[in-house]
Amino acid sequence: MKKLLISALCAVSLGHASTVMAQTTWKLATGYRAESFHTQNIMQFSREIDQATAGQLRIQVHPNNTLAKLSEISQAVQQGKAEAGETIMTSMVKDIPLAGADSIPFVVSSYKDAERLWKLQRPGIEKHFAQRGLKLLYAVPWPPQGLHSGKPVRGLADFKGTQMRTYNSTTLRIAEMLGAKPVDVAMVDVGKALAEGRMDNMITSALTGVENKVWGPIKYYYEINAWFPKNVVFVNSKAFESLKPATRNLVMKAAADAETRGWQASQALAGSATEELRQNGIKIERIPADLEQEIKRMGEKFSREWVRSVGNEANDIFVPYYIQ
Ligand code: PCA
Repeated sequence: MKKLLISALCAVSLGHASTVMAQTTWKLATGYRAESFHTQNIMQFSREIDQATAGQLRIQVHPNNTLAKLSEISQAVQQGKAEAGETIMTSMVKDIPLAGADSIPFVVSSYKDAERLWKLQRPGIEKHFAQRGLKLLYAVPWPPQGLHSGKPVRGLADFKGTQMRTYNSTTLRIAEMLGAKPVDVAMVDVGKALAEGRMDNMITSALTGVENKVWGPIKYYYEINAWFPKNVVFVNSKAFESLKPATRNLVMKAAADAETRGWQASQALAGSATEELRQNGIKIERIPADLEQEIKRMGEKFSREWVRSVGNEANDIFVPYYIQ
């Protein structure tokens, strides 16, 4: 009995030693602040994996563009400079045109639609990621994109010559279509760019307005619900495959939970952030109906350009999206 107990104890301690030896740490790069709900969600994901794997897999989160710049994160992970990363999916649109489905204006106007789109888009995105040595973990949308402006917007002329902040190729093209001057400003620099008078308006979420305390220079927020861009979290495929199958399953389970949690947080913040803008003196208004029509027509033009650039894969998503 005693002998049995001793050998059992030895097995436990040996098991422990091999666990320690097999410990893996992934660096995860993101371009957003530590306080952002996306980053908070990643941190929770990381804690859950730490717990579920009893410390065998640790994910160290590097926020705020410190490990790689937002636009370079997918490449950094492909090249193995970081094992994992988070970026806004549309930052990959030049390489993966399908990723642009996320910011086609006025296709998705509710979380329910956004979820439907993601279900249809996901298999294609997974395939393209796999071809580039990336394993997709999960995606979470930003709250709906509205128009922030220093001056009231009554017609198209109000955009002419204004400095419009952009954060991806959609916002850039839209600024061009509106006759505004696109100014590329990272999300973390919006407050500074406003204070320095480098931007007059932008299309982004109310939440991003709140996080950058845009009140003061920004006086109006128009809830145009233009699109719901998603952040995507992924890992280098080799790093993922080098985990034991059981650990891989734990990672994917934690990723599915992070996706559910993130969508809920995004939806809750969509309402509270608009309210916070209002409490800080920003007028929440609707744009005039004729301007809305004109902007929607631009959205259609944008969609046509996008469908042409993507080809059949675009139909694979949007045909079922509109039929369902
Ligand atoms: N905030 C990010 C992307 C979309 C959003 O709501 C930004 O403004 O850069």
